[in-house]
Amino acid sequence: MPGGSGRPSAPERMGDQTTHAVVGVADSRTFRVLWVLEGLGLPYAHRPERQQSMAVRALHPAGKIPVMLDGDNTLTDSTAIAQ
Ligand SMILES: N[C@@H](CCC(=O)N[C@@H](CS)C(=O)NCC(=O)O)C(=O)O
Repeated sequence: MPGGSGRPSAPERMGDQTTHAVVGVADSRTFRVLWVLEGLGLPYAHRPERQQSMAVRALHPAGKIPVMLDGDNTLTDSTAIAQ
């Protein structure tokens, strides 16, 4: 991996067909994540769940969206996910 031993970059991860799942309706901060993924051309699945729904609370104790599922990792802040 170029640049050392850190987290793989998005293009490198595309090579193994990594698919992210984005949880949250688009008329929310979830839009930031969808916008970045579309801009990068990355594959993703979208689950348009509402904030504070049971599905979201199962993933985020505070019931907030967006949530991104990335393999075994769960990310819960739109700006962190976008980076
Ligand atoms: N800093 C978080 C804030 C997430 C957030 O507050 N999302 C709103 C929807 S845009 C939410 O889920 N609110 C539910 C609540 O606060 O109960 C982020 O940027 O992802």
